[in-house]
Amino acid sequence: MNATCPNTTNVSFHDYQPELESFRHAVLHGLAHEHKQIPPKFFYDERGSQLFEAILEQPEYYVPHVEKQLYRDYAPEIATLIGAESVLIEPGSGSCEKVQLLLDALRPAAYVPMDISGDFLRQSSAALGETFPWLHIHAACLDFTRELKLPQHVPQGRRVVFIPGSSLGNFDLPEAQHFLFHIAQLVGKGGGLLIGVDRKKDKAVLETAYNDAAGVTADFNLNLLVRINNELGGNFDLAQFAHYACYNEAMGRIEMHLTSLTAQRVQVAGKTFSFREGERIHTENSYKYHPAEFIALASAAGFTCEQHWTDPANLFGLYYCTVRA
Ligand code: AVJ
Repeated sequence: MNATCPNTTNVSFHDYQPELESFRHAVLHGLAHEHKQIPPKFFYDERGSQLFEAILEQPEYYVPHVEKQLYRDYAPEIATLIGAESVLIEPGSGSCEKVQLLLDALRPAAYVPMDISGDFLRQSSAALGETFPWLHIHAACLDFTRELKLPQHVPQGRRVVFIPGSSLGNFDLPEAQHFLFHIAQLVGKGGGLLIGVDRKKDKAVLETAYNDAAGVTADFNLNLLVRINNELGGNFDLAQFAHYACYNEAMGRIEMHLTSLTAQRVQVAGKTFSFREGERIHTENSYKYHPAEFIALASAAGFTCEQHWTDPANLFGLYYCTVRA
C-alpha cells in the first residue's frame, strides 16, 4: 500500500498490477481466430479512458444523461434502502463521476473504486478525495473481470457494489451470471448491488447512440489499433479500417467491429495477420436487458430485487438488489 497524493490523507492506492502480458496474448490469440476478436476491456488505456469520457458527453449516447438524472431524482430513496456507513465498491469506476451524485445522500464509511487503468484511477480518486474530504477512499487497480478483491483495512459495514453505466452489458449471459454470483459472494448476505443496466429498445435509437456524429465512438474503437501499434509493435494503418456498430436484435446486443477496408496484411509482435476486404475484428458486445430479464438474471445469482427505477422514456433501468438469506 502506498499513499499517492501527498495533500490528501483520505485516499489510499493499491496496485494489484493487472497483467499487461494478457493484452499481447488476447490480441495474438484474437487475431488468429476465424472470427477475429479482441475483448473490450483493452479499450481502456489512458487515451481510451479519455475517449470513453468524451463518448459520455455525446448527446446521442443517452446512457449517462438518463442515468445521472435517475441518481439526482432518487438519491434519497436509494440512501434509505442502502443505509448509512456502507462500504461502497465500484468496479470499473473510471472518472468516479456518477458516484458523486450519491455520496452526500449515502454517506458511506468507505468508497472502493476499482479500475484497470492505473494512471486514470490515481487521478480520479485523488480528485474525488479533494471534492469529498470526509470520504475514505481505498482505490484498487485491478482487472475486475479476473479478480474482485477488497484492499486490506477497508472498514466493516454493509457492502454494496455499485455498477453504473451498463458495464454489465459487456458480458455475455454466462459471464454476467458468473460476475453477479461473485459480487454476491463479495458482499455476503444482506449485502447490496446498485446497478444501472441499459434496456432493450428501438434499433434506430441504439444504433445512433453508438454512431455519434462527432465520430468519438469511432475514435474510441480505432484507438485499440493505436494501442496495438504502440504497445505490441503493430503496423495497423488506421486509414484502412473503419468503425462499425450495429444492433443485433436476435442477440439483444449492440456489436462494435473494426472493418478492414481492403485486403491487407498487418504485423503485430512479429506475426502476420491477413484481412479480406470487409473482414471485421469484433471489439465489443453491449447487451441490453428488459427489466424482467435482468431481475431473473440477478435472481439466479442469489439476489432479490428490492426496487427498480426507470426514466419516463423507458430507456434505462436502475436496480437495487440484496443477497437473499
Ligand atoms: C461501458 C460497456 C457500458 O457498452 O455502452 C459506449 C461502452 N462503447 N460506446 C456501452 C461503449 C461504445 C459502454 N459500456
